[in-house]
Formats: sequence, structure tokens, C-alpha cells
Amino acid sequence: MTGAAFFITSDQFHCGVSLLVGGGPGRHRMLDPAGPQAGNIEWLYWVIFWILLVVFVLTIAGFARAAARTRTSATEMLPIVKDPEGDRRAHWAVGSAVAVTVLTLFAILVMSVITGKKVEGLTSQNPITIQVIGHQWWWEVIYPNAQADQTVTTANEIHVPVGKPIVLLTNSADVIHSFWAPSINGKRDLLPGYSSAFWIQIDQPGVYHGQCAEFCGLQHAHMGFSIVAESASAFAQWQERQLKPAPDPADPEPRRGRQVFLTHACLMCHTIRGTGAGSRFGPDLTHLASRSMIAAETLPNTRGALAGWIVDPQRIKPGNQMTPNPLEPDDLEALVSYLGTLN
Ligand code: HEC
Ligand SMILES: [Cu+2]
Repeated sequence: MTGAAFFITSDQFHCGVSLLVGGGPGRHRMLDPAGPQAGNIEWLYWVIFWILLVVFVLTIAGFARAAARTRTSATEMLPIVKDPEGDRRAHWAVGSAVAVTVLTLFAILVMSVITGKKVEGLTSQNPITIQVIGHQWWWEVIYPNAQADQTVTTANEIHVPVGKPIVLLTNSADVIHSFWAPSINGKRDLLPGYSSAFWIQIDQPGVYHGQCAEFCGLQHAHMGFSIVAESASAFAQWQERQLKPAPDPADPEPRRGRQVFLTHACLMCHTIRGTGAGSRFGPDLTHLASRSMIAAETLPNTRGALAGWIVDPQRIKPGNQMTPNPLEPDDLEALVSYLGTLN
């Protein structure tokens, strides 16, 4: 199924998160589609909704009519009557109701299949390809290119150009996750060891929120992502910037911060291109400062939040795969200054 039957009004969710970050995490509504796939799913939702509403009204009307016509009281014994004519009418009524039900369900099945097919594939000769790999509990995002040095790697924030068909190649590094941005498309499971393709297209510029939709362990609820849909030129600029290695910081404080990064455990798990840190266990931090949130939409990307996260990520997101880093305060200050230069 396409996930069409799930309907979320996310106002409460919005409130909670906007309190946290001041802005809100972006559009997150199945009934507010921003592209052809979500549009098709919304169409199916409303078709089924109206059919069910008619069925509901007819059913209640039938009951009400039967109740109104029954003249016996509850205590009275019902007389046994032989009424072949009435039996025939009753058979006919029940038979045709069953036929109408089966036909309606069949029509819904056909429409579901058609919607599924439409959502399945956009035909495009040269779509943009983005690889999305689920991790407990964050999203690795790669824009592959035949030339290794033209490959962009980022986390949790997916940039796409507006109005362009995009193929998401999905996979998982550990357990089953599910990629779901309700304004964009239905859910797609990310299965370990199994790559599959998933089309999206976003026709309205904006920021869209998404969430892991398959329970994947302790921090499943803190596994959000965002999709930033922007003009082709803004996207090209973003991509160009992401391709650059991290610059050498000019000021002494961030220079020292880089030293802190490279002499502590950070480099065992993170990449910052342009430095010696090249591990892909955790998110690529080369352009960390260009992202608006950290830890899969758990915290805003501010100095304070970064410092808190680095010192004790386990208090913020218990069970996550980053180990605590009890740093001296001035080392931490310098490190956070350095991370702030990674835009
Ligand atoms: C044991 C591996 C490991 C070590 C060591 C480690 N990290 Fe991490 N880090 C991770 C993982 C995994 C995540 C993703 C956590 C999540 O969101 O669930 C992460 C997330 C982050 C993030 C948020 C990135 C984003 O875009 O969401 C920052 C910033 C970060 N780490 C900085 C550091 C710094 C600085 C150090 C060294 C002081 C460090 N990490 C040490 C594994 C590690
Ligand atoms: Cu998940």
C-alpha cells in the first residue's frame, strides 16, 4: 500500500517542535501535497473518504428507517409470520447490497492499484539521484557521482531542485527504517542489504519535514529529516559549496578547535574532508554549519546545542551511537567555534 490510508494532522507535533526551534520543522501533512506523488495519494484519500461517507450515511439511514417502522415493543413476543413475498424482497435487498459492496470494494482496489502505479514511477531520462541510507538513528544522504570528488555526502537535510524528478536509492545500514515525508510521497521502507528506488518530485519551494515511520529502536522518534526544495540555481550553489573541502580556519580559536577535533575520538567516527578525519560511522561534518538542525532534527544547530550534544549526547538522545566527550571548557569552546566555520 502507499500509506494512503494514514492521515496525520500534525498541528500538535508542529507546536512541540516549534517551541523548541522557533521556526517549526517544515510542512508535514499528507493532505497538503507539494508534488505529483503526494497529490495522487491525496486524491485517493478523498475518493475513499467520500465513498465511505456515503456508505455511512446510507447505513445509518437504513437502521433509522428499520427502527422507525418496527412497531413491536421490547417486551412483546414477536409473532412468527409466513410471508414468502417479504422473504423474496429481503433476499433481493441483501443480495443487491452485497453486490454493491463487492463492486465498490473492487473499484477502490482498482483505484488503489492505479494510484500505486502513478506514485511508483515518474518517467524521466536523467533524474537526479540521491542515495538515502538509514542508520540508527540518522539519515545518511549521498549525491553519487562517477567521479569520487564530485560526490556530496551530508546528513538529515536533503536539498533538491524544485520541479525535477528525483530518484531516491534507499538502503539501510542496520535495521528496517521507513522514509516518510507526508507532503511529498507515501512511506518507503529502507531494508538492510536491499537497495530500492523511490521517486519524488516537489513542485513548490519550501522546507518539508519527514520522519522515520518504522519502529527502529530506542530513538526511533528522534529520527527526523528535512527536504529543502529550492530553485535550480540555489540548488546548484548549494551543491557547489558542499563539494568543497573544509577550509583551513584563519583565526587561532577555530584552528585550536580543529586540533581538538583531530586529537580526540571524533575522527574515529566522523569525516571532515580536507582534514585527516575520514570515518563514515557517523554523519559527515564537512559542512555541518550549513545544516539547520543536528542529530536528526533533535536539536537546533546552535553553539549551545552543539556543545551540549558533544559533551553528553547520551543525555540528549539516550542509546544513540555517539559516545560522550568530557572536554575541558576551553577545548569545547574552541571545538564549537571550529564546527561553526564548516559552512
Ligand atoms: C563512537 C562514534 C562517535 C564519536 C567518537 C563521535 N561521534 Fe559525533 N556522532 C556519531 C553518531 C553515530 C552521530 C549521529 C547520532 C544520531 O543522530 O543519532 C553523531 C552526531 C554528531 C553530530 C551531529 C551531526 C548532525 O548533522 O546531526 C555532531 C556535531 C558530532 N557528532 C560531533 C562530534 C564531535 C565534535 C566528536 C568528538 C568530540 C564526536 N562527534 C565524536 C558518532 C560519534
Ligand atoms: Cu528509523
